[in-house]
Amino acid sequence: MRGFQVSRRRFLGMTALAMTATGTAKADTNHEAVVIGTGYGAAVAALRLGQRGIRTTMLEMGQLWDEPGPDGKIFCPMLNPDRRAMWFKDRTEAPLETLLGLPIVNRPIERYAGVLDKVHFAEMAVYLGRGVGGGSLVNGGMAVTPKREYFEEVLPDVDADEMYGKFFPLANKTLRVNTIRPAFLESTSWYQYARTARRQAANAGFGTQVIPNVYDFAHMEGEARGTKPKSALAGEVIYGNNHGKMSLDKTYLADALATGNVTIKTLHHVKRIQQHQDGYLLTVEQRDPFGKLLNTKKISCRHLFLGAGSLGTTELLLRARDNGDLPNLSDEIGRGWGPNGNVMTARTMIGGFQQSGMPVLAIDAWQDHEVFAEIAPVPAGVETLASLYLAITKNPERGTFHYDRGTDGITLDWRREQMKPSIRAVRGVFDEMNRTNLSTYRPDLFGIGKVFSDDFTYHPLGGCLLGRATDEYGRVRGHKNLYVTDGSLIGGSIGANPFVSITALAERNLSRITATDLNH
Ligand code: FAE
Repeated sequence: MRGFQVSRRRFLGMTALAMTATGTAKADTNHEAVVIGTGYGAAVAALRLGQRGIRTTMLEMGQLWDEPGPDGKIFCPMLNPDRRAMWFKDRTEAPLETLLGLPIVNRPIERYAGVLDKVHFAEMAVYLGRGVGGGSLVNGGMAVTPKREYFEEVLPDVDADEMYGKFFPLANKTLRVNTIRPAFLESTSWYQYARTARRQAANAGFGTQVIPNVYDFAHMEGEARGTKPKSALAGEVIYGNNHGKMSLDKTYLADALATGNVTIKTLHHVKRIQQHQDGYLLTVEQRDPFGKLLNTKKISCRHLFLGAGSLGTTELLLRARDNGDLPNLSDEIGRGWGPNGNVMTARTMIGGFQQSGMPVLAIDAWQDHEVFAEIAPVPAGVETLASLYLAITKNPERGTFHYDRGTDGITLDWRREQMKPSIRAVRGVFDEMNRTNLSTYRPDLFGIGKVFSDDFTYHPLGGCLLGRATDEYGRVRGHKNLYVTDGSLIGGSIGANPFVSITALAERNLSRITATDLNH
């Protein structure tokens, strides 16, 4: 099994790199299907198209992460980051601003096509993964199937029986979701922080649950025993995991490439989509990892799948609509965006200096407080006396993206005060946690004096909502053979970490689309 995985992975790398190397300037015509992006929605599309025998090309603006750097590692260490960390920044932008009150977390780096991006809008910033695998390269791997009741509230026109009976199980299986062994969770020093927070949650009357992950827990147990190379237990997460994590390049994308019908072109940034005969013509910039423009290509295709994520997909469609390239796109494009109610907070607690980078427990206060809060690590290698939480809240506020002709980019109409319902909900839980456990909020992690993060999200959702900007299966209204397959379909909130939902919804949509629109 292990050998099979390694060889498939190598196959992925070789194919993608070969395709990058052979890029030419002339128009690249008549692709049957093109998928923009290589994140969750895109990876599902590529696999299911490839399995139906449809020649499919994926265009990804980021790099393929399979070559070790000078230190012998593919990804850089979290506490000693270098240019591999971030997407064209002069300085790293880790979510915690300071540690122990000192501004030691972030540091200057060379501008480079690194793996984590932080996109800044006026009053909200969004973290994103860049590279073959999209968000799966940098995320915490938490694989949460949302509560059925809330899923039905958010997506009332999607058949929940079918989702929970068929597509969620399929997504979980193909993503290789697994769960920590209870005996390991209860005994290892690496999860002392989680057990202590769980006990303190119970003191305050809150229940917790174990959350599954795509990090291979058998590998993690090997790390703890000293028989496997350390990754989660070496504090690796947001700048990539060198071992253990089953990111999309090792699951969906490897399977897609193994069909023999899918290729990936890396460092290919799609800039423009135009109507072309009965399909689409893309303008694509190919760059080197330092940002130098190598080539501007025209690529045409019959079927176009947008999997560039909530921000990427919405930007491409807004630009096309407002420039007149795809004039029939609806007014709904750009609407219904939300940050999944993301708020981070931290409180004083002795957590231990050993903390696994992969969260495995969450406080479930959804019923009474509309808060689902992951117990997150502070993997600093020292005792920080902080217990960190990523809270997902139910927040009805929504933002809207607009195309800005001046910058040729998008703006986000979202005001900081729209986070107020989320902060109120989080206070309801953590004021009580502090009261019963005689702890206090930590005022030194999100900027001095700030105890809640209300200005960034890891979970951008919406912009091209299912059933509004698209039909019930992601077919974009107004233009044929054009599909949205990523997190932009989901209206701003899903009540859980989103990638399992994005994957399962894409599976559902692709199963319909491959059967009806691409019938061979
Ligand atoms: P995404 O994965 O963002 O993929 C979009 C891809 O398209 C990227 O590879 C882009 O580089 C590429 N792209 C964009 N524009 C273009 C263009 N114009 N041309 C070519 N390529 C383009 O989209 N979610 C969970 O469920 N559990 C977690 O534990 C979790 N932790 C997270 C931690 C961090 C630090 C971050 C940033 C996110 C986390 N998330 C987590 C969120 C999750 O990764 C995110 O919802 C999904 O990755 C979104 O999937 P999409 O398919 O929408």
